[in-house]
Amino acid sequence: MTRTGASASPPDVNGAGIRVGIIAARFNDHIVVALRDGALRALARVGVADSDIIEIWVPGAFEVPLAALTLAESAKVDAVICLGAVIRGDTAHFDFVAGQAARGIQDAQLTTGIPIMFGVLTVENEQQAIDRSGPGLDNKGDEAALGAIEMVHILRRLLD
Ligand code: INI
Repeated sequence: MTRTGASASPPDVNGAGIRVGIIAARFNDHIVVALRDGALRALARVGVADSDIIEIWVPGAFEVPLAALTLAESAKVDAVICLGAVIRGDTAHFDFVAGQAARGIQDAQLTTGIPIMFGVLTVENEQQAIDRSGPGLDNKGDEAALGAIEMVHILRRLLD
């Protein structure tokens, strides 16, 4: 059977019973709070219970991977959503902070086998950060949250 032209299968984003950790970086917290709010809106929409959500704040994006790894290893959650905002205009070491956050988060999910989502904005300026953390469905925290639930279902299917 050819699958050419067939549409992608829809994601399973039923959040009932799924336990989620949020690791949020306090640096640029005016943006990261909006990402966190987007993630919470998405989790509520798909049926994740408030009591199944753990929220932890760390100093900056550079510290996110260690907290995400530790939480994922604790077996307290089924998925972790990492949130932060690294803005190039604010720092001479943008590439180090952004790059190490990305590398560390990917390492953590590959090490633990727990989905750990990269909801860390790496942008050129404040306006780009604001544009990606608004009240709509294009909020990157919202996107990361849905991805987390989808990945939990995908891994359960793969391991079945
Ligand atoms: N952390 C961020 O989350 N975003 C940034 O834009 C940023 N800047 O601009 O430097 C930033 N730096 C702090 C870094 O994440 C660490 O907390 C700090 O270096 C201590 O380890």
